[in-house]
Amino acid sequence: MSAHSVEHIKQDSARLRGTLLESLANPITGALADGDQTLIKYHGSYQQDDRDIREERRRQKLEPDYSFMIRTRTPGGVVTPAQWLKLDAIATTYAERGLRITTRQAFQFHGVIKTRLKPTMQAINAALIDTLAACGDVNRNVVVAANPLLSPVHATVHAQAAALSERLLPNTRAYYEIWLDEEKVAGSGEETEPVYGETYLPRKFKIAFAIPPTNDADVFANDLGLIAIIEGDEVVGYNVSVGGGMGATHGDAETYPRLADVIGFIAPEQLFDVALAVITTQRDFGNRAVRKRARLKYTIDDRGIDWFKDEVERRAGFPLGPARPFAFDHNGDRFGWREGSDGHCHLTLRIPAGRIVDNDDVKHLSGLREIAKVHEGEFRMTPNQNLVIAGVPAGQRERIDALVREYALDAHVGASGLRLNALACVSLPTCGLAMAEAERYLPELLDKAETLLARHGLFDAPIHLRISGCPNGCSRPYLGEIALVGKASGRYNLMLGADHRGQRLNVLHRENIDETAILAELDTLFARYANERESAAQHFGDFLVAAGIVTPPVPTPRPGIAIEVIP
Ligand code: SRM
Ligand code: SF4
Repeated sequence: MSAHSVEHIKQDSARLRGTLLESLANPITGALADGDQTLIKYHGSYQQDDRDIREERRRQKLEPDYSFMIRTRTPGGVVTPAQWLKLDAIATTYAERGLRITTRQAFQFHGVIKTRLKPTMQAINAALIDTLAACGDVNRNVVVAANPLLSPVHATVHAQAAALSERLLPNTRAYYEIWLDEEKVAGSGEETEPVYGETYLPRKFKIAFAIPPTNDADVFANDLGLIAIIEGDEVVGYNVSVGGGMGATHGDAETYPRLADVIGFIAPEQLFDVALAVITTQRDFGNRAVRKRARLKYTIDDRGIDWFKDEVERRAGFPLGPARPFAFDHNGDRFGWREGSDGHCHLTLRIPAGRIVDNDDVKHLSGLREIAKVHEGEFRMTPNQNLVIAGVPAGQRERIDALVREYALDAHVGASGLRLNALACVSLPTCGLAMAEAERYLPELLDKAETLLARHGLFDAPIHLRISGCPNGCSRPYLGEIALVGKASGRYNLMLGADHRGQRLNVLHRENIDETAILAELDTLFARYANERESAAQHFGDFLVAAGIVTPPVPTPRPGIAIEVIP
């Protein structure tokens, strides 16, 4: 089979330069040349258009209302208050719709027009944050368990994850030449890319670090997962998991969400060698003809996990140790104040769908700006689109609390369990792949679902709800106890029955249904859950499985990799 056209674009790009400079300078259109639309992703940006007015503009014979999304590379999602203020200023000056926290601990800016792309990139870099490799067929932003500083190991794991992120950056100077006016290197495009080669990876690649018992990172949804094994106050190493991914295509059985397999244990000093072995195996054996089948999960399923493990060990130059026991107890966030091992306090705030804006209803951007002006610690984004005001000295808590109340940032107080555990992807109007609303629909759906929950005495039940506007799964919907996956305007597949720890995928329950049918179905299921569950401690997803309402597929036994993941 011949290589996909994207492979040729990469190959001919002179290490991700393409004709980006010419495209940016072209005053005739708000868009980039076709190939450059692919290449700009590696620089952390996507060309988009406002889908709310796409049809109207077509009727008026105008080109679509093009603008760009920019995504940061912020390993583990940590920024200082000074950086926060700069990001806020960038959002206010150059973008629309404020700051958006993503499901991988990054920020996104939406609605940046072409002529403002370069100043925006420069301003982001001036804040000592970059966007390199935030998108594209490379290793993306590395996710790290967010609940920070609760024990000394968090700092160690975060440092190792940040170092790995740096070492896996592409070598090309294209980013610095195009956006930061760095002088062109002689023979531009000939820098070596020892990790990626000249056609980079067959597809995006994602790494997450989890710290049991918390699986807020949804580690098994990643191509490569590192599960910290802790003895005393020390990270003695990591269990390695491979082959996770969420993306699927409606009606195409060749594509599916898949949870990663745990294949062994490594010491911290083996981290880079193993990551490199996993990535280069995928680089050399991943499918470069069919992009829908190009993620690592398919390489593993096509060739077998035993083959994959052998190849990784051969490349790393040492065998992986037997996986160590570990146990996760939840995969969402825990809200409110918590005290860390160093005596500092951390406040986790619920940010609905990660969107931080000022509008007629809320002034969250202003509120966090005021907090950043007085905060002495850090801001940490969680992998669930929420925000931790981290490292607050005990004496400053009251001041932060007052600002949180003043700007109504205390959405977690008195919120239903469903609301606290709800994720929604961006979807319309910016996402070019969206089939149904997600972020914009979440508030309305939550209000209606909460009425049902209250009726059944389940207001506080911590049920995980995830909405994605299409089956690509950016809110990791296949790990939701309840998930809506967009099919068409106002219509969703209702998926049910994932667990509460990110270790069991849900299954399709009803296909292509509208809100009335969704709410009717949930009403019936909530009634049964309230009346028939073993105890209040039994989670909704587990109840659905125990009651036989959904039947998850039996995991395929994988000989030779007999790891007990579920405690
Ligand atoms: Fe995603 C594509 C948004 C996390 C799987 N994702 C997109 C694009 C860029 C649409 C596009 O290709 O044109 C979306 C931009 C929307 C917009 O307007 O901003 C988009 N993805 C997001 C974010 C912002 C969702 C959010 O609400 O927070 C997340 C950004 C993460 C980051 O900071 O890097 C985001 N995307 C994810 C996740 C979750 C995760 O990684 O934990 C997944 C599922 C895990 C996985 O990768 O398997 C995910 N996004 C996809 C896919 C399906 C990939 C596949 O293997 O099939 C696509 C489509 C594609 O790549 O072709 C996609
Ligand atoms: Fe867009 Fe689909 Fe991802 Fe939602 S899940 S952001 S609709 S690609």
